[in-house]
Amino acid sequence: MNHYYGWGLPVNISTHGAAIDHLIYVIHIFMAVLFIGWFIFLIYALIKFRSRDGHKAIYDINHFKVPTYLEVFVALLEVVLLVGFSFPIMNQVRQQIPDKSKALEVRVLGEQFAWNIHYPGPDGLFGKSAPEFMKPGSPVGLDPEDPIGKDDVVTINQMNIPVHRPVLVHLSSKDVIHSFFLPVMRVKQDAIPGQSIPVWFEATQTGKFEIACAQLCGLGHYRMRGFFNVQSPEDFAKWLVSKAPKKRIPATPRVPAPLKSFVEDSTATVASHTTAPS
Ligand SMILES: [Cu+2]
Repeated sequence: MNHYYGWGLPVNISTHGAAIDHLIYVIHIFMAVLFIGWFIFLIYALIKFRSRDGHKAIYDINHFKVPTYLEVFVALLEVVLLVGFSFPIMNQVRQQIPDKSKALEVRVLGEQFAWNIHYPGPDGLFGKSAPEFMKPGSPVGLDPEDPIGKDDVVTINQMNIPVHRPVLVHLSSKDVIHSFFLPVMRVKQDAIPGQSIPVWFEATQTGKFEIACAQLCGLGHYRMRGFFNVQSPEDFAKWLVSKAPKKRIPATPRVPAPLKSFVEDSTATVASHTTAPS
């Protein structure tokens, strides 16, 4: 997967990626023009107003109006960038949330230092979850008594999605502010404790990519890396079935799995309603 992340922009496999890339290029061109323009102006001002025989340098901004006009011109260009380019993309990406009947809904819960991915399972409904049920083996805190959550699938640092289908992520965090970053999808959104923030995207091709945390969130921030696998709808369905929680085996005393076991195993699946190691 490494060749997707070189010096330039990573490969774009998002339906709205082209518009965002276009904006990034336009901003870079504007900034390059500004940088070169101001540099030339600086050299010009240094030479023209230098102290020399018969000419004293005067620190008075009022007798030279060009910088003021330039500042106004630059401010106008920035308004054009914002209104003409950024707002339409922002509107397209953030306001037009896809129809829930067509989209795959996934909850993503950041924590120090992992991404917990929660799928609703075949019934399409998320089971009840609450902080008091969070423990090793149940990182999203599914209520063990809630029948709706029995088929839910929870993975750690492994997000699989089907290609050509909108994915609606409900993003949150357990502890501090993280930032859910999918470079190939051109998605970057802060995950904030106590808030569920909708983020959507649609992949245009299959492949294995990465999830990063783009917010310095603690000492282990550097290892908050997840895996993002875009699959055909058939492969995705098979994968989801393979990750479905196994049937609970009753009447054996259970020792909670140590935290280490699911934090370090990046592709582990955690059965939602049991703490028994599978
Ligand atoms: Cu983080």
